[in-house]
Amino acid sequence: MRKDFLWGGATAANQCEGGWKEGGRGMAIVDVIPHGADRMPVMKGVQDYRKLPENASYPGREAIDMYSHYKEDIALFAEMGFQCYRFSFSWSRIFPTGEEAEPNEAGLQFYDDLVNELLKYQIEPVVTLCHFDAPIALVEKYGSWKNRKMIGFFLKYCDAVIRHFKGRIRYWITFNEINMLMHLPFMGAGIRLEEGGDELQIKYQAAHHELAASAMAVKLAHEINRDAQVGCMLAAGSVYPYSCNPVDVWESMKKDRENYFFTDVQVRGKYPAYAVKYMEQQGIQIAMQDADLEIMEKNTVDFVALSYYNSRCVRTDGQGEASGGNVFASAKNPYLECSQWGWPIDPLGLRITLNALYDRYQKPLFVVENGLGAVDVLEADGTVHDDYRIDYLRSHIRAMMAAADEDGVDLIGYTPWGCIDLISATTGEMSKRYGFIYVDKNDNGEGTLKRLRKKSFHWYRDVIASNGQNLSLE
Ligand code: BGP
Repeated sequence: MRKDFLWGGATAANQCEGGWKEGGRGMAIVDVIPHGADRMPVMKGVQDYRKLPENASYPGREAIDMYSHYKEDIALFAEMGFQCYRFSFSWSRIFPTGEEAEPNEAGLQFYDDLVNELLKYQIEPVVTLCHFDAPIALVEKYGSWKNRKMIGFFLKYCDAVIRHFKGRIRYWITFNEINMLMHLPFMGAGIRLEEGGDELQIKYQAAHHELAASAMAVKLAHEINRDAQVGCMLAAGSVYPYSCNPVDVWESMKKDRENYFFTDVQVRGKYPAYAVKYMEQQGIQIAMQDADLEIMEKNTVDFVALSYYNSRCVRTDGQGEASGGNVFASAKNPYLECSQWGWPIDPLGLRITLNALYDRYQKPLFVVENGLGAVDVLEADGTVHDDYRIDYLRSHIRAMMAAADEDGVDLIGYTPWGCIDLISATTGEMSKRYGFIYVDKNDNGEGTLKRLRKKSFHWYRDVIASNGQNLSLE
């Protein structure tokens, strides 16, 4: 691996920060996404969050309270030798309703302290500007990303933070898993489909607003700071054809394009021909301003960030089972084992995905999420023997290194997801744990929030220290 490869970990404000009412923070999307059976319908935007039962619980409001524990958490990251840390700013901590003229000082102060703490340990901050997040006031007043006004609110927020952190933050990511807008539109972009309207039209219009906002944010960041490196971020995972039947192959290509659609615009700077045709066929008409396309073309990203949990698979014969637990519909791949949540485990798929993305874009790639959500058992002596997690990460790191060292893919870094246990995005559970650091809290929200080092904590420290050479614990 290259010598300046960045090893670290990743989290996001919506799933770890908590402190939902601290320091003048405004309500955000995550604060109204409940735990339990209503969670999925709310995230999909088909159930109105304002009509949930009174006893609904909202795990993101406290999460793991990193708001109060960040010093302790960063000290543990430093102990593992993190060279970078990917996290997100909570937009409504900076602009509580999104409409204020000036940023909320207490919100900026919180991130000042957090970023300074990282820099104290020479940990490079990698900041996602929008990770499943937006002030709820903008959702209610304007319909969130359905509305073009959102671009202006987002840019005002970007301007405030990019300017404020100039010289301290170099790596920015505009939207986390931008393609999630198509699958979980409320969680991804604050879009409520229950309000009615043509679903495809709404989604593609909102996608245009986000894509335009992303390009404008790239422009802004480069104007403020010539050294800024700005990336897009895709929920990646190549789609395999179930068989060599050309209809399966064709279907897999179409499925891949549903995701590439976003990065094709962000990296190549224009709507791809297949998307233009698709929109024509579906009668989708995107309202845009004259300058949008030019701004998109001139302000492409510096790098492509991606999450990778698994590959996907499609078959067209209507047979077989579906693979469980994922928001991306997929046929069950008989060659792969699955996690406890039914997500396929496919390390070679990471190598395949990285090569596919690098072939397509020829831009540096950054693996900003990867990991295994699993149930952990806390032993009486405070340890967790998470060998399954080590196995998962080891095999994926090997595959990633092969992509870099043997295939020549240009890789910036690796930040496994949920480096400290946090709330699961899709299920709202605490028990779906990804971390090297155990957090004492259960699915009912009970626990001391105490942080404990798992076996993988010590393993990952050695991985980082050896730049990926030492992948066994002994
Ligand atoms: C990605 C998100 C993360 C994270 C991860 C794991 O989609 O960017 O926010 O949560 O998936 O998913 P889950 O938490 O559902 O296990």
